[in-house]
Amino acid sequence: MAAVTTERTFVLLKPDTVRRGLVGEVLSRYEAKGLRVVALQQRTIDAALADQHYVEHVERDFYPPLRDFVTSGPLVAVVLEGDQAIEVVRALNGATDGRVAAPGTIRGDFSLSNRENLVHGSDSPESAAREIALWFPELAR
Ligand code: RTP
Ligand code: MG
Repeated sequence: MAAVTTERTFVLLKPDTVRRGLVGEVLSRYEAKGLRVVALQQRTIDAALADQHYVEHVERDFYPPLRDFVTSGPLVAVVLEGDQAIEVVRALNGATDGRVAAPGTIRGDFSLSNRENLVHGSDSPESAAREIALWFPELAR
């Protein structure tokens, strides 16, 4: 059995999750899997924070509508902790495009969109550390 690697990851429940009343449903999937909520905050972000969060995407064609979407209403920022949390969360989230994401995943079960796909999860230990420091500076270590 692979060694236990407890790590933290950063998750966004994007504004579509809040608007659709799916915060509890989505959070319960992470908790049911065994991940622990370390920090959680509902907030509405401005374009400057969106640009910092999505720094690797700001020059992409799809970014302006993505920025409008993520600033369109309250979202929930979460830090989760557990064994291989980064990879586990991305598996639970499913493929980026909800239209092709596998049934059983969050996006596969609840999204029919390539943009309004409910969740974000850090994609590496480096991005998890950067995103946690950006959104929850009090947790940076
Ligand atoms: P995330 O960062 O949100 O966890 O999603 P991801 O890694 O699966 O996808 P990524 O490539 O990082 O894209 C970030 C978010 O941008 C929106 N997107 N729109 N072609 C498009 O219209 C397009 N491609 C991506 C999605 O909201 C995606 O989650
Ligand atoms: Mg990504």
